[in-house]
Amino acid sequence: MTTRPTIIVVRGDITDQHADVLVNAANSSLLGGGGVDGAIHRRGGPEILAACRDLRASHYGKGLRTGQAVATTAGRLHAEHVVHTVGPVWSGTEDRSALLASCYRESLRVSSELGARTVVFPAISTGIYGWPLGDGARIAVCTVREAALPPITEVRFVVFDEEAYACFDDALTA
Ligand code: AR6
Repeated sequence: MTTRPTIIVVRGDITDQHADVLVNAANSSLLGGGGVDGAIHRRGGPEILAACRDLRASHYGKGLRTGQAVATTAGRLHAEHVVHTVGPVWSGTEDRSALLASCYRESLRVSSELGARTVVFPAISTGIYGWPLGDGARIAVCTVREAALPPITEVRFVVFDEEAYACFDDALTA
């Protein structure tokens, strides 16, 4: 019998978290940016960027596609790996929710293949990429409930503010 993973939400900075995997809300260049991406590279140090550059050269010359995920070292962060995923930019005219769900699913698949037990996610696409928080939280929680694989035992959403916390809390209790 497989036990369902625990899914929780906490407030804080993702770079303070201890876990096997920290998921990065990256962009397709894999070469850093603002928000979570900037914080992860700043705190994690140059080893992460070097690993991203190697991945660009070896596998992702055209960049990592939206909805895909790939792992690197976690550098100086309190984790074994960073899994970088590229969320979709919010669109008011096109439904891109399958791509957002894919970010969570693919990150969990990669984490599971790495043998991770604990995985920490930010609220992908809900910052610079403009996705409405309530909808982003609902997609995140629904997808993780369906897609968390052994040996993952805990999935933790880390959010910055009270509004984001309330959205995830609502999604978790729905
Ligand atoms: N810890 C936890 N949550 C955070 C942190 C942090 N340190 N920093 C921001 N958030 P974003 P995106 C929240 O913009 O929307 C980058 O430039 C934030 O409030 O980091 O997927 C990349 O390179 C929001 O709710 O990611 C891409 O170009 C959520 O994390 C682009 O931004 C995600 O915000 C990706 O945009």
